[in-house]
Amino acid sequence: MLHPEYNRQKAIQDTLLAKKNVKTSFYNGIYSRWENPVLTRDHVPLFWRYDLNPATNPNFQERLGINAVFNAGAIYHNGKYCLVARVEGNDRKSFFAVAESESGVDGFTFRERPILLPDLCPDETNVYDMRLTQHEDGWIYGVFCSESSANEPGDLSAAVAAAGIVRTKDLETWERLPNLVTRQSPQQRNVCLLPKFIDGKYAFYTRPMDGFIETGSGGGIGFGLASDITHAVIDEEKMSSLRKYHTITEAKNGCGAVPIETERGWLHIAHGVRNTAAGLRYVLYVFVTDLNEPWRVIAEPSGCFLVPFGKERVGDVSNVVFSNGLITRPDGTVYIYYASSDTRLHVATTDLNRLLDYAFNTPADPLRSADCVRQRCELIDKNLAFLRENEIQ
Ligand code: M1P
Repeated sequence: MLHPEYNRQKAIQDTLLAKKNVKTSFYNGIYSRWENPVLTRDHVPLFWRYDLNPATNPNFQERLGINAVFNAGAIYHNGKYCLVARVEGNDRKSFFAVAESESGVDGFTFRERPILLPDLCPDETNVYDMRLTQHEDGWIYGVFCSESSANEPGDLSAAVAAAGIVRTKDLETWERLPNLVTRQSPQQRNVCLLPKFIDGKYAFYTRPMDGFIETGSGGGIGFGLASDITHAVIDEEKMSSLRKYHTITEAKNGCGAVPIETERGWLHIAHGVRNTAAGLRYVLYVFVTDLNEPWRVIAEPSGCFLVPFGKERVGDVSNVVFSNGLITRPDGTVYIYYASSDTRLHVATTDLNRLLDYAFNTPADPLRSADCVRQRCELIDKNLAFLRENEIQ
């Protein structure tokens, strides 16, 4: 016998999982936003949270509650849109779990069990934000943040972030490899692996950091090569997209999803962070790097690409959008999975033509108000002339 509340909760969840998603009325010509989050804590199976036996749980209480489901890696695998989501328990520890959908915009359902990563690092306290790479060597790699206590006397929150690496062929069985070593940088987060060898080596985007939160002297997104993925070591990091004063990347930036290989370069949807009186604000921005010299930025449109809107602005860590997963389909459609406020996961859709148009035809940031207003006046003058020439009121 099940507790009567189980049936009620199960019916509510079934309705949520069956809910069709629709595009919102938001328009910018660049991407569409969708109405419903694709994953929330309410999507997590009841049997991951409740003890279903009324004898041991007579009040049908959540025994192991889930706080949030967000920042997901993404891959199209065996005919399904697969997300490896960051699932955070009420205990503040995160773990990874695969959720799949036929459409990519709704119906995401968790597999029966979360991922049990091989437990190779005894000091590791937390894991999160996996980027999934279908590599040309035949493996699917997951690169994620592996966080351990820094064990600093008097500072309980001092932590060390490193890039953990796992690989799989089926998203079921995962082999853990040693964490990435970056000789020049004491800490790393937001590391992702390119799908192709560069100069015959595994190519990583990195985010050098002096500390756990502050990037310190880390000037932005880095890039480095490792010859052996089973003991990945990067001796030298070249800098790629840089943090800049009085821009959306002033405080820090970091890679988002694995960049998309296009005919014009590697297209990145990354995040930029600035500080405000209300705390850090995370937004997404776009840049493109050269195909053969993937550290070299060849386009970087001015400002933000996607920002937290409406309800997205509020959550556990408010004023944040963050993306570490996207899926590009053979017809060019791109599904961008982004989380809001470290609480739930959304989707925005677009296509490669629109992304490349945005990346190469949006002017770069001139970095000073005086130049920005001149840039805008040029657009206004061009438009007024166009309207006059065509006798449009
Ligand atoms: O809280 C916002 C994000 O903060 C971190 O990103 P970054 O390293 O760029 O500051 C990550 O912990 C990420 O998971 C989180 O969403």
